[in-house]
Amino acid sequence: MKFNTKTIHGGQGHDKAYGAVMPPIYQTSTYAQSTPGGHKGFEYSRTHNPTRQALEKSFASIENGNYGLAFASGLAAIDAVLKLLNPGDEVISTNDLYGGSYRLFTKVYEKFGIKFHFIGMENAGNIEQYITAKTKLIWVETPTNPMMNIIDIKACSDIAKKHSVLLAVDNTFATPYLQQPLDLGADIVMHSATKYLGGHSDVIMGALVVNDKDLAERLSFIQNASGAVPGPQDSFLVLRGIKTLHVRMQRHCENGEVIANYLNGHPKIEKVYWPGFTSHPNHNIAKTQMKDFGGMVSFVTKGNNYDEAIKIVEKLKVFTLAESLGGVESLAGHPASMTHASIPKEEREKTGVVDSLIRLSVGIEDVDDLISDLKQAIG
Ligand code: P1T
Repeated sequence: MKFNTKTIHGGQGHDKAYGAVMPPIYQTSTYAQSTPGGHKGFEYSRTHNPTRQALEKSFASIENGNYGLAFASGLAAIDAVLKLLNPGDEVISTNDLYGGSYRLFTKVYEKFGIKFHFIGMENAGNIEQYITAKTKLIWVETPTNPMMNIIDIKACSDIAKKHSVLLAVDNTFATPYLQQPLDLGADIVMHSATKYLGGHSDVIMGALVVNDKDLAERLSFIQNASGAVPGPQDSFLVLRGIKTLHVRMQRHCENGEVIANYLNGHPKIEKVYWPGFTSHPNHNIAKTQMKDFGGMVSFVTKGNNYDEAIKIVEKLKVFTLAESLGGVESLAGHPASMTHASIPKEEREKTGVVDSLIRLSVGIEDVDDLISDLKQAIG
């Protein structure tokens, strides 16, 4: 089955009871048993729920993986991966990443004796010098949030395999429409399904997909033991969102390209971060591992003025100033004060998250309206 068919049919079957084309929302916490253990495959909805199971099969299908797991949020999915580790273990992570992931790593897991190295991975060869006998996980976001750095997944996977370290890729920005990390050798692919997979800014959800049975069993144990699972209603919404992922992504990419080019030629703008530019440092890797360049665009204004950046985001009318990304509607964010505020100023500025940085999640509206909106806001 090809990708555009998998989004609609992958892992799905018609409902056995009445032939419903969409899996029903099984709004139940528990299931009748004829005798202890005598049930139809479902005991308790923290462990399994038929609507969630349909979604988990869809996650696995679109990521070309064997096993999918759904979580109550993207961070809950990352949390489950970190619970594979033991005190004393070390993690090597991209230095540009979602602020909430950084906060979970440094404020929650460092306390339990896990050490994190945040490094630039634009040259994957950098990773090797940080690997020790204690390294158990390499954590990659690509494109990174919000600087749009591109990391070579295949090169990371070669290094991870050489040293028997797990490679996890946060595929939130790209989605499997653009890149499929498991095919490039990653062990775990993670999503904030809140974003493009859900696609309509109406649900918080996380996902993991893996190929290895033992890894799937360990993660599934953690999923049930820790209990950060989504409910059936949210599972239904994300399943519905995935059915249009390919058509939405195509438009996100088209609009993203028009906006990136518009901003690039603007006299008030210093720099635009978008992997589709031939001048992007890892454009060639983006071209090889991604099908297109996505709908996320970041930029800084000339003079790096905080107040001016705030004025721009306040003036936008079609773009909504809000946290999050990946919905059908365009959003604008100011990472330094919003999504990445939990990263200390000196740290975030090292990676380029300066006070004038604005991040756009380009939606699927008519692109002319988006350009007009940027024109009136930037001046
Ligand atoms: O918000 P949640 O569903 O828990 O997902 C966390 C997360 C993980 N990984 C990436 C790359 C993300 O972008 C996010 C969430 N990001 C935002 C809310 C944001 O506006 O960047």
